[in-house]
This record gives sequence, structure tokens and C-alpha cells, in this order.
Amino acid sequence: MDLGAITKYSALHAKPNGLILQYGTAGFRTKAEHLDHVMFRMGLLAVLRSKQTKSTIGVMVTASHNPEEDNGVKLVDPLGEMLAPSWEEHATCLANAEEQDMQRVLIDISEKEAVNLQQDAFVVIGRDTRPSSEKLSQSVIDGVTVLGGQFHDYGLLTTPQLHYMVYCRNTGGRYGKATIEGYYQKLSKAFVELTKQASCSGDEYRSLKVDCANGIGALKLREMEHYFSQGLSVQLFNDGSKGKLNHLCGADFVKSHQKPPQGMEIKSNERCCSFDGDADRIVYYYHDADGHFHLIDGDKIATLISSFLKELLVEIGESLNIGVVQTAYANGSSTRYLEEVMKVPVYCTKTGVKHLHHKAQEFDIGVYFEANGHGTALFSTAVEMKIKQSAEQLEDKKRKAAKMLENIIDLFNQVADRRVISTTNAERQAVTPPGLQEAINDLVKKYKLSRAFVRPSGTEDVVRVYAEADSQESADHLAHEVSLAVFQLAGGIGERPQPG
Ligand code: G16
Repeated sequence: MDLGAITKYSALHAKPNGLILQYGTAGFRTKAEHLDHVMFRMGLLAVLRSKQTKSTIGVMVTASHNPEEDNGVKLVDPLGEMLAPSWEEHATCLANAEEQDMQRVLIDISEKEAVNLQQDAFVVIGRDTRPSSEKLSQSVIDGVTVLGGQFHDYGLLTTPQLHYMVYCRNTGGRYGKATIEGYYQKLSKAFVELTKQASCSGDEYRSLKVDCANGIGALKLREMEHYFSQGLSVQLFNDGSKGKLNHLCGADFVKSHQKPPQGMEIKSNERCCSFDGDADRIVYYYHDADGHFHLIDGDKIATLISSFLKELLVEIGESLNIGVVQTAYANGSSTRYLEEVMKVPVYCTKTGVKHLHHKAQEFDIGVYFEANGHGTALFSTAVEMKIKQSAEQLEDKKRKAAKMLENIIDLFNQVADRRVISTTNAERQAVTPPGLQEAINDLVKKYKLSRAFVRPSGTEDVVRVYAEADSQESADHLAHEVSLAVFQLAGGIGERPQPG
């Protein structure tokens, strides 16, 4: 390690005095102007992680659903997964080290993790369309090169595409080609094959209106569009040609306001969906014949996917262990439906894809979705092999189901001060401040079929309040009352929460 060069270059990416950041739900997130030093340091850390694992590591520059002025960075581990928890701690230490402590922190990490500094390192980098992202990804590259790492800058990418690139490179191309064309070819082939086997056909099933949140999803879907040939016809909205990123559009807006995004006209029964700023969330929706809005969020997507998988497994005569993983935000009726009607075990983890992903790996097939539209299905290696064999050996009808499962596997691209509030029990109960949980329990008792919880966000400087009840009106009232309890008991600042 050339400590002199690190000190010299670090001074060019100086840390603002007193700024403390945390590697949160999905990496570091804050206003873009505060992130230059974090990016440089995450370039350094990615090199150490790459040397330690002898694998390619990914760095994604994005703040996903956050406003356009924010930015962020997350590291992607060798199998396309989120960074291991012990390295999240190293990331936080490194990001917060004062200039004079940088060398010591880097040496500490290398020693603790037994990093062989002579080992080669390779880092791949992607970024979203925020105005600040290009410069910030250059700071990542500065960090990578000063520690002697090699890199490939993919430029503009969606987050799932970066996860894919990392995994492809670390499997020597077995998973797919580590190029943008490779990604489009692999996923579109699986999709087109699946749609050929589907029982419903007709133009209405092939048309989809897509709200791209004025982000990277628009660029990448435009590139991918022609790979679908007749299989899918997309119409893009909020494609970044005018509006602001994530403003009045995108998956987070649609989910939290329960209405279509601005700039998209919907006729009854038209199929529509929204991405978020880095295109790793999706929610679907439509208006029925009476003009009522229906949202197919992560809870419903998980239910549809697990029912479909179960049906196919019954057809090929396999009884595999399927589990569904949700977070505290999952609507209680979706959990009841999965457990009581579908007879699928459901588990609850803390918010953050990394937590759900980890739990889902315990099953033959693990389906995980956050209500906000993040998720996928994971198939164990043994199951994947079994399905591939069945697709070759079984008689006609069963083989068709096995083929569909094989395509599904390819399609899923399976590759995770407000802190006065602390929580337990998969974030469903508040531990501090004292009295808050008791206040929530009393409020919940006032409404039928109700549930509520609060937790500090890991991506924004806010406290999130969740409430459900037997009617929209009761849920709104409960949410408002819980917000007031938080405001009073947790020392809220600014305006008191208003109803609605
Ligand atoms: C990130 C995480 C998600 C999480 C969301 C909100 O999403 O990847 O798992 O649900 O933040 O987290 P919080 O409630 O802690 O702010 P994204 O789409 O912003 O990367």
C-alpha cells in the first residue's frame, strides 16, 4: 500500500469537518455535495474487499428513490449480493475517519480481514442519471487506482445490471456475458420463451405502460425494447426528457400516494408499472372499469409469483420447500392469505433487501419482496439442476412446466436525530424512547384489524410510520395519531404532523 499516495489523493477528496455518515439500509445516502470523500474511500474499500475475496467487486453510485439532489453509494459483493455486514462496519469507519487517521483505518481493516495486499484487485462501477453521479463515480475510480486496483467503468447502468455484471465476472461467464448486450439477451430470451408458453395471448397482454421515474430505467428499457421482438410492447412515460428524477412519479410515489404518477394517462384495464430512480423496484397498477385504482405492490407480486411457482411444481410432481420473506410493511392480509390459503410459510425480517435475501437463501425456493417493490425469487443450486434435468427428461406436459421454471430462473436475475427510535422484533416494536410502544399499542386497540409500527429510515433523515386498519379512513387516522405520538415522545422537530 502506497500510504504517501493515499494521503496525497485523499486530501483532494477531503472530508467535510464533523460530517458523520452511516452505511445504512442501502449504503451511504445524503446530499450529493457531501459525498466526494465517501466515494473516494469506497473506491479504496472496494479494492481491499476485492483483494480479500480474490473476486470482482461492484460499486454503484445512486440514491435510488431519494430526491435528485441526493446521491449515494453501495458496494456489491462477489455473488452479486449486498456487502457483508462486517464490511459495512469497515465502510462506516473509513467514511468517517479524519484525514490524519485514514492510513491507520486502512491498515486496521487489512489486518482484521487478513487482506493480502499483493493480490490483484478488480472493481466494476455503474451510476444512475443524477447530475452529480458522473463526477462522484470519477472519485470512486480515483480511490480504486490509488490502491493499484484495475477497474471497468460501465457508466450508466441500473442497479440490477451492476449486480448482474459482478456475478457474471465472478462465475467466469457461466451465469452470462458481463456486457450490457449479454444482460439484454439473457433476460429477454427467458421472457420471450415464457410468454410463448403462456396460456393468454393477444395484444392487451403484451402492452405495458412504464413510468421510468425520470431515471436510468428509461434509457435502459429503450435499449432493451427491441430484444423483446413481439413479446412485449412498452410505452415509456417520465423518461427524463423533462421532469425531475422521482418527482411526482416513480414506484415510491405510486406506492405511498396510491395513485398513478403524473404524466401518465390510464384507460381502464391498461397494464401499467413504475420503476424507481435506479430501476430496482417495480410496482404494477391499473384502473378498473369504474375508474378505481388498483396497486399490485410487492406483497401482491410475491403472492402471484409463489402461487405460480407452486402450480408448476405440482405439475412436474416436485414437492419443494418454498418460503416467502416479507418485512413489517407487508399488509397483514397478504401474510394471512399466504399462510392460510396458500399454505406457504412466511417470515418477517428487518427492512433492507440484504436482510430478506439472506433469509430467502434458507429455502429450496425463496420468494422475497418488500411492499415497496424490491424483490426476486431465489432457487438453490440443487433445485436449479433438478429443474434443468426435468426439462430434458419428463414427458410432454410435465416438460412444459419444467421449461417454464427454467425460464423463470433466468428471468429473475437472482443475484439488500431519528436514531432515538430503536426497534426490535424485525422492526415491528419500538424499544426506545420509553413509552412509545405502549402509546402505539393503545392507539392500535381503537381500530379493527389494525397494526402500526415506526422505524428510523436507513436512507433518508425521517422516521417512517406504518399503519393499516379495516378501512382507508381508519388507517389514515391511526397513522396520524401514531405520528403525533412519535412527535411528542421522540422529540419531533419542525411542524407537527398533519392528518392525510
Ligand atoms: C432502499 C433499500 C430497500 C428499502 C428502502 C427504504 O431502497 O434497498 O430495501 O426498503 O431503501 O429504506 P428505509 O425505509 O430504511 O429508508 P432504494 O430503492 O432506495 O435503494
